[in-house]
Amino acid sequence: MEENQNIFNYGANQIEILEGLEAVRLRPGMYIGTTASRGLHHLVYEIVDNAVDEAMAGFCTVIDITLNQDGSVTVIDDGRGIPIGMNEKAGIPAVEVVFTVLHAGGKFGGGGYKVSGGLHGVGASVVNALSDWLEVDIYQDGHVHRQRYEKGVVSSKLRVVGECDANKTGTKVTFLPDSSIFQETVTFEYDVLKQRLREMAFLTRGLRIILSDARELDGAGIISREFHYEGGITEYVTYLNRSKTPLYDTVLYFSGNKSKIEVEVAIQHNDSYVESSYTFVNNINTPEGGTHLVGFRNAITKTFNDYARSNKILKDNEPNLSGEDVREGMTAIISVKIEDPQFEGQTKQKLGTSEARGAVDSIVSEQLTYFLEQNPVTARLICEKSILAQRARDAARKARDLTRRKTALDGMSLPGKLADCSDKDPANCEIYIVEGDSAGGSAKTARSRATQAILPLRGKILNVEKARLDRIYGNAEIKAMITAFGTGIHDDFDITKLRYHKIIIMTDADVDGSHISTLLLTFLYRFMPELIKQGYVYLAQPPLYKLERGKKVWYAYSDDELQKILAEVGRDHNNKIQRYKGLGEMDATQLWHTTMDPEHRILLKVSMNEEAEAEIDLTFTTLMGDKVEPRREFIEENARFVRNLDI
Ligand code: 28G
Repeated sequence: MEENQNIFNYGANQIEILEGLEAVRLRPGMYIGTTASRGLHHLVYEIVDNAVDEAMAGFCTVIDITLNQDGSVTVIDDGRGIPIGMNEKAGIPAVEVVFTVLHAGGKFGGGGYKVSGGLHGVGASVVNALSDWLEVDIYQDGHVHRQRYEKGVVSSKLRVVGECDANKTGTKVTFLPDSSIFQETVTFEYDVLKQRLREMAFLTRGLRIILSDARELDGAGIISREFHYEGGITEYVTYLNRSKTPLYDTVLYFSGNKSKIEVEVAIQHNDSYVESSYTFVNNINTPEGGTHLVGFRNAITKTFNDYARSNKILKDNEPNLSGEDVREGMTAIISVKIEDPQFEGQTKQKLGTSEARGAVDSIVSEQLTYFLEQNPVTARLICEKSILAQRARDAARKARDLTRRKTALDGMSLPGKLADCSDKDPANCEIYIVEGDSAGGSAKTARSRATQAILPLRGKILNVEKARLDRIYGNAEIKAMITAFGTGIHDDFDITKLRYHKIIIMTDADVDGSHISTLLLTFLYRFMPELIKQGYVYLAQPPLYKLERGKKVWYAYSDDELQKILAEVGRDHNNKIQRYKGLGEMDATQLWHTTMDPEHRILLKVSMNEEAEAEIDLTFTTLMGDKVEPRREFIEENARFVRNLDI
């Protein structure tokens, strides 16, 4: 009877486990958000997360990740090793529980973002279910224990397969993602993993994370990088400020524990005018902020005002500094660790746990007050920068009010140099932002009047990262774009008023053109990020070469493509090759045919990756099927925008 019961229980558990794994395979999106590239990379993060948890528990110092030749990934840690003993309740070894039992808590909200980190083992079963095979080795007591699974199901039971050093402990997991689930791609991108793993290393002080690519792509040999930051988030702030000029040398660092919440904050101002604050909950980026961010902002606004007043840097008759003023040019990392974080908002990405506000507020207020008292020179520098910001903000408001009033009165008077299109349905409409009057002229002749509008811009565009708001709002080119788009800006921004569903930046294929594209993208990113997020922004791709032979003409959009065409048509002395240096060298017909005609043109869609790294991160994907390598100078210019570049 006793025996029967056990068999019955074991069977019941088995069925539950199989049903769980099947549910994951049937609806993978529910567990990893997407089966596209992002979901694929997520598998690695799930496994690495468990090793990081072991590091945070104080037992693991090195995590090694290797991309293998056969498409699998190996993750190794030197922690205690996942327990191999019998789990009494489940009747199977603990490690098997970790890899086959679906753990509670749907981890993804509507937006496809992970919302709860922490907790050993969560997610390993999901990775297992979505892998063609997975093998785990555990080093304990001088033995190597191994278990193998196929599509989540045990295919060889846990057994000792070898010996190891008696003192060695740890876990090694190797898995091959199931290509029938990840139909779009099963190729890991080294650079994508690199960004997130670097972030993890910054957030876990002292932890060594090694990433190796053993696939020897392009015969490049094994690439390997180690991320290890003894300074943790302090070093993270230094890294984020690496291409800026810091306002003072120290990175402010505050930490503490309150209401069971672990708080860590690092701050340093630079001489720019933009704020770059990034918040994390359990090592996961929270781009929508939440209570931790509110607590942080409260604390610094209040503390700097108190300090500036009591030290007479701010006179009695002057108004308080606003939060924005204090945060001008500030780079900060706010990292909290909470046992069971609550998330809210549409995409469930915003921290809701109310205790986090008070915890961050009181830790930062107390320690910042002390820091300012101890460091009066730095304190004064920050206060004075904030006061300048306050004055500029005042001037900017006046300039903005002026533009706002104008548009309200004139019933949206469009900029004079805009050649608008006739169609009034934004979904059909495109606006080409064109550098220079001459190219603008050709574009106006070339365009399809009904749906394509042309806005020529003159000369260099203002770098919005190097100018205060008053200058930005006073800039003619920027004002022209704001009015043409129709969305308004700042508090008035309303994407439903967007007049064109394609905003196409068209510049020369040279260094100056790349520079102008960069400046325009920076403006859009900083002032109208929604346009990029929702995929309305594109880059036109004018050809680099024209190849003529007799009456035949070919256009090449990259050096590679030119070589390909030459290989195809033959290298012949009758070939006439023209290198285009600017849009101006094409007549209207050529410009239409090569760059503007929706039937033939190539557009790069600009997008941003909000998940991987706390940095500006734009990626470019081609709209048309065939891949055209974005222009080299442009990539160089955008080294900090483009992720597929090792910097
Ligand atoms: C290499 C790739 C990924 C891990 C550990 C260590 C322990 C552990 C992991 O415990 C807790 C879950 C439910 C019963 C804990 C070892 C305490 C004592 C651990 C990893 C066990 C799981 N000794 N290292 N999990 N419960 N590394 N690396 O996954 O069942 S996961």
